[in-house]
Amino acid sequence: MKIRSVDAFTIFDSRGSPTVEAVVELENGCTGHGLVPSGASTGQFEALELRDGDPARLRGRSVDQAIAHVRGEIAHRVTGMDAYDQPALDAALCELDGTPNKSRLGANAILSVSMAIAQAAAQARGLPLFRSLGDGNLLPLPEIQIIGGGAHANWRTDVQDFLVIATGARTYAETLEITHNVYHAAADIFKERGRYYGIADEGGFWPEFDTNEEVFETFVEAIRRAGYTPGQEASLSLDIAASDLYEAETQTYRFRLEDRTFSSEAFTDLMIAWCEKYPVISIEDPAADVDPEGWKRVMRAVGDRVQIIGDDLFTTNPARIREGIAQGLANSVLIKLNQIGTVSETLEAIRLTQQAGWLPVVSARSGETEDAFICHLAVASNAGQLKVGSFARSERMVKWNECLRIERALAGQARFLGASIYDTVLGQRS
Ligand code: 2PG
Ligand code: MG
Repeated sequence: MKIRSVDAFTIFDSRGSPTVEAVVELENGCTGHGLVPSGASTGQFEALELRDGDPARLRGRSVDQAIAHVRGEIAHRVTGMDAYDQPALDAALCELDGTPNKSRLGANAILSVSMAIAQAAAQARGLPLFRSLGDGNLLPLPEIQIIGGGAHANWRTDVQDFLVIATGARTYAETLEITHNVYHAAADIFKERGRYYGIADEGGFWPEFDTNEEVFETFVEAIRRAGYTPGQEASLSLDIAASDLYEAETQTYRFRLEDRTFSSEAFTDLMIAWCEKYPVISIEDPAADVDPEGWKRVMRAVGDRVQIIGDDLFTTNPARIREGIAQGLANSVLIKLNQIGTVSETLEAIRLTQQAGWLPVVSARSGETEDAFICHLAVASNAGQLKVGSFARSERMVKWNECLRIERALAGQARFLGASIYDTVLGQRS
């Protein structure tokens, strides 16, 4: 089915910042839209998000050049190509850009078109996106933010995400029920304490704490108050986003909240201690992207009991994932479409992760849109896990709810592994 036209325009993301939406129309009149999210704690190895940088306009964040690239060079290249051949289209987009990190045309320009083509192809096939993108049927185990910190909450805590994983859930729908109960129990605690500041970028609470460790205690209390046993029905997941805490000059990590500085050894020892002291089932970016020794240390200590996810470390880049697998740096990879910039490369990153026996976690960005593409991507690829932010704000809920719709559409064919998804990598889990 041939592509008839390609267009793009500016929309605004969940932080109110401009981003790109592309529209692809096929010769039979079917259309697809591609809405691009945007990160705040971005990894240095991510594909380039092209912003105009003119301080006089939208605080330098306008995306007019990216849009001009879609309407010009990109439209010219892909018009007339077969929308059903996503790998060929994505390869053509990469080749047209010609740089290793999509810095000429912009990963936001390229991804908007790549996603729009996938949507248009699904429509033309008369299939839901998850059926058009792949043959998977595995509903994801969500990790859902309860408390937001780091770059998403003006450094109220140094740890970026405190998330809940409903390890006791037997169905996808039940994960949301458990999360609902924990999220609202946490809200009750913060209201009682009167130190409740509002909602962080991804919908999690943004309260005031004196130490990072205080958050753990509060979190565990919220799980108990919700009527669950910590580590049983509900477990903790952390995104340390350690690259944001790392100071390259001194090769040290720094906590702003507690005014503490750590060597790599001391910092990773603390990460390991947290994993041992609290019911942590998963930890993301426990060391900086330039500190492989820190990663190896964490893997050696808890890699058989805890999911160790590389986000800024791998940036969904197949070459970086291959290298990480060879070095044994982690046992899981965070998957974000806009870190790499095309649907095909994202699917390749998921496949590579799975082939190594590691666990992919499909993820949203802190600046999101009202689009639910990633839910379909997670199910189509049997990725098995999904991270979207918190249990509030419609750019987050649209994703959790879309998975309920997919669960319903799959009816008897839907699979859900719950916490047993970890069995393959975490042999020692009790
Ligand atoms: C992350 C994401 C989502 P950002 O670090 O995993 O939580 O944040 O989109 O800002 O990179
Ligand atoms: Mg992260």
